[in-house]
Amino acid sequence: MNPAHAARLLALLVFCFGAEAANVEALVRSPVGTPVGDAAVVIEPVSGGYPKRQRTVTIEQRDRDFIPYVSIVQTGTLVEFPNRDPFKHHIYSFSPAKTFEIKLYADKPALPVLFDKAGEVAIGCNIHDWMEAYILVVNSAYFAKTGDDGKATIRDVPAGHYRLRVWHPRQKLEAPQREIEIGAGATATKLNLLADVAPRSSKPKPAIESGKY
Ligand SMILES: [Cu+2]
Repeated sequence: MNPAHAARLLALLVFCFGAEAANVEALVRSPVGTPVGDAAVVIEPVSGGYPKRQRTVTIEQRDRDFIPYVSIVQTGTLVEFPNRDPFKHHIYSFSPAKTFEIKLYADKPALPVLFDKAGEVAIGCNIHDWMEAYILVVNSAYFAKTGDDGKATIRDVPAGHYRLRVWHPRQKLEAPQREIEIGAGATATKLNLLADVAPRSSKPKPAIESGKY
């Protein structure tokens, strides 16, 4: 084996087995201490790469709503938008990170949508005004979404230097990003985080009538 190959192999081995990994446990609360659900907790490596995961994510249209309301995906992720309702949806986004439209469709659109640029994407439906979903596209493999209890766990984060971001689609102001250190040999890092979020002022969803949607 020539030295270049040997060095590459060694680098690969260090990448796979050498780095200590820790879980990051976050608790996101409002300024008055209420748990905040549907918040994205993202840690991005300050330098260096992160594992690229080829994933396909699904956002359903069901009972005239998007499920889930918030998704966090890595740049380069394909998202499928299957329509589970017995009538058509017509979804779109005008967000700079991804502008797209899937015109009146039933069942599953032929092609998934590629989210290849980091940023926030707001999605709506032309037929059902109250339908809304959000995708946060990130340059990282380390992220999680809080449950109703405000908790999110990011698993197996290698030791290193990261930028921490908390994001919510209805945040009044995004908290400044700060840097955190995941120490080698750490088993868990606990973070107490703040998000000031406006109440969900959904446009009313009318009762479904027979023959109408
Ligand atoms: Cu719709």
